[in-house]
Amino acid sequence: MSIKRWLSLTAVVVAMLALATACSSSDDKEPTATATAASAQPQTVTVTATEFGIESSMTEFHVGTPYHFVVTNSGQAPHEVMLMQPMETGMMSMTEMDKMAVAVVEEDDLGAGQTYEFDLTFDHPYAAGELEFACHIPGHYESGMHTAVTVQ
Ligand SMILES: [Cu+2]
Repeated sequence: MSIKRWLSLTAVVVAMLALATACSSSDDKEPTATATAASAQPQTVTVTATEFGIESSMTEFHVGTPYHFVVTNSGQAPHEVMLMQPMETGMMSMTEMDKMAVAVVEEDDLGAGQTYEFDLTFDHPYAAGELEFACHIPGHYESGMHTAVTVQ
């Protein structure tokens, strides 16, 4: 093989490699750009805790949709907001409850007037009766601090 031919072959290989790199990097970028466009603007959900109730701007959620929860305690007493299966306070320990909860805003983060924000994307559905916002500070749940939600 002549040097000239070898050089031109090399040039072709280099060009192909460059092309392949360009292709794969644009392949890499496209899904990311799409994902970013879809997830860049999570839906904001406003949750308000008071004595004694939990109000949510949304109670019907969708699997795979990113949500940004803004939880505010508009009451005078500290509250917590847990997103978990319905159960009466005291049926299990707080540690066990925290473990099974989908999301927990601790009492320490939700004093009177405090706001706590978190992001959540549901990875599976919850039928009616399977999930709710709840405050399990003794006496609060029984006083009305629970709001049912569904995830489709
Ligand atoms: Cu409470």
